[in-house]
Amino acid sequence: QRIVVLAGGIGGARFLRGLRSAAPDAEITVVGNTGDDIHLFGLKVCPDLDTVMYTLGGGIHEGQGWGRAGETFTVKEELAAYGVGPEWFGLGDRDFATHIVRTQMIAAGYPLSAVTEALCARWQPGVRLLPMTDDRVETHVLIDDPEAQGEEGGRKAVHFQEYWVRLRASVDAHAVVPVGAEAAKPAPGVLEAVAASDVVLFPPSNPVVSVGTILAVPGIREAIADAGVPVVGLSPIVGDAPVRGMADKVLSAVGVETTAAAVAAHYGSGLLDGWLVDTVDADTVGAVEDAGIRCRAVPLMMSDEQATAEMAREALRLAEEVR
Ligand code: GDP
Ligand code: FO1
Ligand code: CA
Repeated sequence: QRIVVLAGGIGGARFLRGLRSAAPDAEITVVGNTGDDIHLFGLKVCPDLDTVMYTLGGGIHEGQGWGRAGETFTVKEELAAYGVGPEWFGLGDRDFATHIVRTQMIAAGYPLSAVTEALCARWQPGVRLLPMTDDRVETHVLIDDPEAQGEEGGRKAVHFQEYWVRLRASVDAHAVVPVGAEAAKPAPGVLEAVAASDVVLFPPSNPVVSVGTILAVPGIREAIADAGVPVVGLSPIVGDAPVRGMADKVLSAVGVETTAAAVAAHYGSGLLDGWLVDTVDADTVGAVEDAGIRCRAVPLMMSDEQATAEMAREALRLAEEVR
C-alpha cells in the first residue's frame, strides 16, 4: 500500500509514528511543510522537516515535541554574549549541526529535497520525507503595528516563527500569507507520489500553516484531487480547541471557526472524502456528513504510539469505506 501524508511538525510527526507501526509494510511518502523555514545566523532551519525526521528517527525531545533530546545551548549562549540574536528562538548545539550540514549542501548547489534525503540517511525515519517544494516559501502573518502611522493604525507582516514563537500568537492574525508559494514548484517526487498513491492522509496538523501551506503550492491540491484515491483527514481540533498550540489564531485569520466540523468544511468535500473527529465531538458527525464528507468519531488523542496507531488504522478503515 502506498500512502501519502501531508505533514506539519509535531502533529504530523506523532501521527506518522503511529501510522508507521499500524502499516509496517506500507510505503509512506511524507510531503513536509517548509513554510515555517527560517534563516538564522546564516543557516537554513526547517522546523517541520526536522521535527518529522527527529521524531521518526528517535532523536526528538519527546516532552517538547521539537528539537533534539539531550540538547545543550552553548552556541546560543556564546552568540548572545556577542549580542547576536534572536534570543527568542532556541537553536541547540546538536540541532545546529543539522542546519550547518543543510546550509553547506544548499550552498554547494543541492536542492532541499536532496539535502533532506541526505539528512534522512542518518536518521532512517522509515518513510520517504520530501519537502513540499525546493523553492523558497515563507509563511508571513499580518498583524497590527502600533508603531505605524495612519488613522486606522498600520499593519505589518512578520515571519511565522516570530508570530508563533516570539509573540506566542498573542495578537490577532489578520492574514496568513505563504510568500513565494504561488511561484513554487512541487519538489521532485511529490506529484509522482500523489499520483501513484492508494490513499492520501491529512494528519492532525495545523490546517492553515501546515497542511494549508502545502496545498498552496500550485499543483499539489490538483494532483490530490486527480489521483482519484480516498483522501482522509484527522481533526487537530478536539472539543472546539486545538489539542496543542494556537491554531485557533490562524484559523480565525482565514475565517474558519475552531471546530472539527468547520475545519472539515474548510478543506471541503471537493478535496476530502473522509474526516475523523474525536469522540467528544461526536455530535458534529452529522454536520460533516451533510457537507458531503464521510465522518466517524473515534479517540483522537495521540497519548502514546499504540493510541496513535489505532487512529491511523481508523483513518485507513475510513479510506476503505469511501473508496
Ligand atoms: P507544528 O508544525 O509543530 O505546529 O505541528 P502540526 O502542524 O503538524 O500539528 C499541530 C496541530 O497538532 C495542532 O493544531 C494540535 O491541535 C494538533 N495536535 C497535537 N497533538 C494532538 C493530538 O494528540 N491529537 C489531535 N487530534 N491533534 C493534536
Ligand atoms: N518552538 C518554540 O516554541 N520555541 C523555540 O525556541 C523553538 C525553537 C526551534 C528550533 C528548531 C526547530 O526545528 C523548531 C523550534 N521550535 C521552537 C518549534 C517550531 O519552530 C514551531 O513550533 C513550529 O514551527 C510551529 O509550527
Ligand atoms: Ca510547523
